[in-house]
Amino acid sequence: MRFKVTTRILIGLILGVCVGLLFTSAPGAAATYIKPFGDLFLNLIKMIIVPLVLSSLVVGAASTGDVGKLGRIGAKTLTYYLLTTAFAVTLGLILGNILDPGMGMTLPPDAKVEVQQAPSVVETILGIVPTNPIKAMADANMLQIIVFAIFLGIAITLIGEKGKPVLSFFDSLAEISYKIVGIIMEYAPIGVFALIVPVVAANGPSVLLPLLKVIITVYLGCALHAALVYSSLVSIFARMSPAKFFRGATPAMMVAFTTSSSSATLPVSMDVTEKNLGVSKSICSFVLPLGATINMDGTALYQGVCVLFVAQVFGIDLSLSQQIVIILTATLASIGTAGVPGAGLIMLTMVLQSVDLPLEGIALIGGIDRILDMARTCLNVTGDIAGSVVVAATERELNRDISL
Ligand code: DAS
Repeated sequence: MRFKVTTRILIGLILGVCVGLLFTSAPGAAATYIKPFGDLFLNLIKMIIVPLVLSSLVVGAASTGDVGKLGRIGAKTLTYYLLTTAFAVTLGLILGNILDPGMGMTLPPDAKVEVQQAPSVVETILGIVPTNPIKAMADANMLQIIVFAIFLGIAITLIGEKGKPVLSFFDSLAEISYKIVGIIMEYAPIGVFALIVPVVAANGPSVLLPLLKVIITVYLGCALHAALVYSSLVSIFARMSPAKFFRGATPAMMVAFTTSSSSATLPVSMDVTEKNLGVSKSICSFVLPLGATINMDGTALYQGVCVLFVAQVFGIDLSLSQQIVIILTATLASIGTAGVPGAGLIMLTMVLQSVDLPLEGIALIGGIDRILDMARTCLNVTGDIAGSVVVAATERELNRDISL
């Protein structure tokens, strides 16, 4: 999948925004007649996620050849994820302190808070081990599928010959899954168009203008983080030009932006990271599924901005130590955030509670959260792809001959 599909997806996105603006006076019509074509695209990529992630991760874990290498790749991946996420939330706090998005705002009297209880960090960590792998697949519980696939891949490596039949089954299942992704991506331009129209129609100027400062702060933060952090990392560790990186990642970035789901974007991320950026299949199939589930730089940055927004709305000054608590909590919260639309808003309660801020502030964010989710999910996915490029380069599994 190269430029041809990328260009068509970009056209679908731009057309979708234009048509969406025409529907701001009739958002219901856009939701009724156009949104189903977008939901079809979402369902198609969700259909392939579990077989793709399971098979490619088993093959990826088994094909590293030895448990020591798998451990080394795992350590590099987790270190990259934690450091970039912590930087993201710090950048969010810096921008929130400079731009004061909540200054002068008040909570409307009828603001209602529908707060869903976020899972605690301990629950999240304990919950990653599947007590029933089949149920984990049926529920598309990505963290549990990842843990099961890694155990399976390691065991296949350790038993040698007897594991070969199972490995070749998963190897062919992975190839078949990639082929299905390629077929689905032919529909992506229409899917992206149909996903963005109802979102633009429902979030016209009347919804966005009152909270424009928050939107600008989050979008600016995401752009800065991508431009500063990922450009530097791929240049330094992979000697890859940022232009090539962002060009290669564009199809996944746009699907992430329109779907607001890292998990739904995963098949596209895996496809473009291997075919456009030259990352080996085994690194892709290990780093990307893990990233789509636990690496959320955009979500962390969004939480840094929104916590300050809420504090400013209520006229509460946050001390430096409280903001350090926010960095830790938002980093952990982003690990527990699911790769589905709106998950970051649920985890925001955990971060607000960590510094005793009123949860009512969420009512203000909720109305524009889908718009914020698009940007933060796009950054989440871009960070995952950058991570796989960096890890592949340090493992000498990056094909530099691919030109875009
Ligand atoms: N939408 C989530 C994702 O898929 C991120 C979030 O809600 O913060 O990455």
